[in-house]
Amino acid sequence: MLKVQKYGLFINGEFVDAANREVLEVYNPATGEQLAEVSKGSGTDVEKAVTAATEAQVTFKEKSITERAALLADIAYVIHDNINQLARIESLDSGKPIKETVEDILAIADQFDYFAGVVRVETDECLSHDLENITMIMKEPYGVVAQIIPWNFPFLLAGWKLAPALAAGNCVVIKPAAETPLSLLELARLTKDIIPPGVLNVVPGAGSVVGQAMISDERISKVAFTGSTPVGRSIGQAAAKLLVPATLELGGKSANIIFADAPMEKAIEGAALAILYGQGQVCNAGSRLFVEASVYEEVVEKLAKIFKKVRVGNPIERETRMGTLINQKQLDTVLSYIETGLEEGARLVCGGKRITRPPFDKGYFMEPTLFADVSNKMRIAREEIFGPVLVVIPFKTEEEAIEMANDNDFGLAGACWTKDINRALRVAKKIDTGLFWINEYHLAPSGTPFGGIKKSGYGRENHKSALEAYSRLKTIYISMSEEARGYYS
Ligand code: TAP
Repeated sequence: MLKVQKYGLFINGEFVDAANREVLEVYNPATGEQLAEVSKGSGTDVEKAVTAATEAQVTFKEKSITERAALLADIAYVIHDNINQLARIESLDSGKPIKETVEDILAIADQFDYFAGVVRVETDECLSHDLENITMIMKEPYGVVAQIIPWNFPFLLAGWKLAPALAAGNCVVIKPAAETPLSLLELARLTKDIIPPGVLNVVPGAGSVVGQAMISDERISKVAFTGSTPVGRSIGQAAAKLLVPATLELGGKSANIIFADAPMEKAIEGAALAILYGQGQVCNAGSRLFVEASVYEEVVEKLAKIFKKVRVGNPIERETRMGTLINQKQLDTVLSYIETGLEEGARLVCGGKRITRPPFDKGYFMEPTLFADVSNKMRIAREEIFGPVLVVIPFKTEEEAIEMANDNDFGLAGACWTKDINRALRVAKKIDTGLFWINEYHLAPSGTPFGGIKKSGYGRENHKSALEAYSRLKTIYISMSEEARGYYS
């Protein structure tokens, strides 16, 4: 049995009880064991957190670029120094394999390092159009920003938002998903002595309470959200009501296209990784696989072999490649889509069931699932399932593949596999998404923009442009006329 950890809300540099003393019980989705008891925030706590952030902002915004860069580098160092502990917490809390959570934690250490560098380079500008005037273009922080995070990448998505926000000099009130608050609270604990009080405030709690209170507070001057499209839409509306900018990273149903001339083994392994990474609970999962008709049966057969061999297991074991879904609700959603697929006439090639044999019976483990003979019009091909379910759709021509790939509400990611680079680039340009891989999937090192179009939202993270998204520009004109120079002291 694990010792149940206790965490308060992190407000103004210290852990405090929730105003109403309510707590959230946090469970390991793989075993059902209780991991932690976390204070559950309410509107009163959000009010306190925003006040702390507003007060901290007065001095934090005066920090020089060098000081902010040094702070970010220190945070990166602390994350590096505690990588095993953070990865373990993340795995226990989210059900993701430790192999993946180590990658997430490393990526966020790198993200803080990256923005420590970016903030030094993307500095204020000074223009001189003529000898009579000088124009200064200053980057200022927005002030207090509200950030809302989902449960599928609790640390990674928080890091993608925190690093540019702090680099730009903002103070933050951040809400982790109620399911997975632990890694972010642990980050707050680990950085308590290096981040000034009030600059980072973590308020776990329900989206409908804490999230709503955050996006209704008039002192918030920027909102960043990752999560589902319906909630994202309401967050965008709330931000518009506050008259503040928002960035929204939402859902996806990304097309992964295998042409007959693909490097076949790599493409098939890539297609499996594209859907099974994170148990398929990944916004940019390659969840619609389009395969050229001449190699369709071969690809389906080889994929089925891989799916059947995937090592599903306890997320904290090194050999595990697929962990558990996050909760009963998500499992029910995935299972109901499998029913839908069968009703729609798709061929279930493998998987389709919850894994119930011990020790999996205490968690929400799903078999990797493959549907063949799918039409792009079926609901299982149109809607985000957010689980380890791949639908495979045949195509005859490049044009048909592009047309079907684009015939979807979402536009987050996509990929194609071919040895013909001219074709690959043609396809990449024609697919309506925010990002696209050629003979690759899931790669997203710091410095590469991540974000969607259409119903996948707007704004980019993981790239230097995120610093701009957390900064507002102020223009200062200075007269340098001969007369003015005469009276400047
Ligand atoms: P959501 O239900 O949208 O929840 C996301 C976050 O918003 C959680 O912290 C949630 O709080 C909070 N929230 C829920 N309702 C809210 C409201 N009315 N006001 C303010 N905040 C609210 O999504 P999820 O189920 O956690 O995540 C799955 C979805 O997120 C999928 O559709 C997936 O594609 C998308 N996603 C997208 C991306 C990118 S990068 N595009 C990345 C990850 C996930 P609680 O859950 O704590 O109540």
